[in-house]
Formats: sequence, C-alpha cells, structure tokens
Amino acid sequence: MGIVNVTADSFYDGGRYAKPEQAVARALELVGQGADILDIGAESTRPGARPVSEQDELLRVIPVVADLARRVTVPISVDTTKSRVAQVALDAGASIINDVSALRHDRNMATVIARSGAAIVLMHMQGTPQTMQKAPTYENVVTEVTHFLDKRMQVAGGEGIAQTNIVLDPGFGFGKLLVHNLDLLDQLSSFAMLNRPLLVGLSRKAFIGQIVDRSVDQREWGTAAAVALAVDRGAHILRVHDVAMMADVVKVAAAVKSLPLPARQEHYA
Ligand code: HH2
Repeated sequence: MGIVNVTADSFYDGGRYAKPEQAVARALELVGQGADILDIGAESTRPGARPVSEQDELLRVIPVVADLARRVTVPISVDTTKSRVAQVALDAGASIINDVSALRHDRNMATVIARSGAAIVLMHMQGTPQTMQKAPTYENVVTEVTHFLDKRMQVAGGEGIAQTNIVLDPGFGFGKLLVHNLDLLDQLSSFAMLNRPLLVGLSRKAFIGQIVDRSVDQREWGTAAAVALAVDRGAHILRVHDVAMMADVVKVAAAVKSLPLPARQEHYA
C-alpha cells in the first residue's frame, strides 16, 4: 500500500504532494513501482497534528481520488475519520476507507461503510493524535490491542459491516512507546487469531528513528528491517512511502514465508 499525503504537514512527505496534480503524479509513480493499493490522506495524524476541516479535507482529497479512479486499476483507499469525506470519496471511486479511529470519531462512518459495501481498515490508537504520545500506558500491549480490535470488529458487525470487508491494524506509533511498538512487531503473529487481513504502518516512524538514531529522511533501511519482520510474522498489507524499495523487501520476505521448509524440502527429493 503506497502512501500519498495531500497535506502540508505530514511527518515525512508533508508539502511534497499538497497540490492535487502532484499527488496524482506521485500515486501513478507508486503504482509503476509496484503498489497494489493506494492510500490517499488529507489530514496528518502525526502526534500533535492540527485537525483539518471537512471542507478542506474534501477539497484536497476528492480531486485526487476522482482523477486516479479513471487512471488506475488498483484499489484506492482514503485515510479519513470523517463519514462525509468517506462517502464522497467512495462515490468518486475509492473502495477502501482507512479509519485510524476505528469508527469512533464519527458515528455515521459505520453506516456509510455498511451501505456502500466498502472495505474498512480498523486501527488501534490509544488517545487522539493530539494526546497520544504524552503518556501511553499498557499492562500488556498485545493483549490490549487484540481485545480492542476484536471489540471494534464486533461493533462494525453490529452496524452491518461484513466481516470479510474488515482489515485490522495494531497502529504502530499511535499512543505507543518504543517498547510497545517492539512488542507488537515481535508478536504480530498473535493477531492471526482474529482471522482478518493485517495491515501495518511502519514506514519511517519515530520508533524506527529512535532505534537507528536517524532523521525521518534517513529511515529507509530501518523501515526495510521492520517490514521484513512484519511479513515474516504474518502482515498482509504493508503501508509504506517507498514502494520501489519495500516491494523488493516484501518479495524476498514473502518468498521465504510462502515456500516454507517442508515445501522446499520436496525440491531435494
Ligand atoms: N500511519 C499514519 C497514517 N495513517 N493508517 C493506518 N491504517 N496505519 C498506520 O500506521 C498509519 C495510518 C502515519 O503516517 P503518514 O501518513 O505518513 O503521516 P501523517 O499522519 O503525518 O500524514
């Protein structure tokens, strides 16, 4: 899943694709590099980011989605927590809504998703982007995130969203300290018990910067290591800025995973 942020303030690509034509060109470039899904966002969720009005979000995201829908065959996801933005984006050709609030921000979101038959990404976040990194606390981050995602799936189901349209995301960096992100990555395979595809957003995040002690524009190697580990532990969708590089990382990690030891042994017979 290739990221395109039509924003001025995203933590990595803020300002680069703020104009619709720049965002469309970037999205086409990512598809050319091997992106299987595009994720278009118009509101930064980095810690402390300023909320964007519905009107501004619509003005930024809809022209991009509408243009891309005519030009690409890969599914278009829209990163939004607002039901009206979701509805207009789906009408313009998006087929996935990536809701980092997991249907908690806007009580009409579930209805929009259920009615449209769109896919929905439900992500875990402790707090809100304004508060989430102040004092994240967990007794057991893996158990608590699993419990949260399970509950949000049930809420979605209760609102008429088909379970087969749900993708889950533990929300790396969203109300998590370094140790919490490490636990989630290490134990990612435990989310398989929820029986839904797993999306992870690791790309260039602050916790990678803490480990390698590098600025956001120098975190691609750290991201590559995290992406390879995530594939090994069962992630299905890797949300990344650097599609060309990470497509190779995913291919190598997935090759080992998809042809496991017993299957490889047959080749020796
Ligand atoms: N991370 C970001 C934004 N949206 N959505 C999901 N499902 N999972 C994530 O981990 C995730 C996400 C933050 O990354 P980015 O879009 O690059 O930055 P910003 O929020 O500053 O625009």
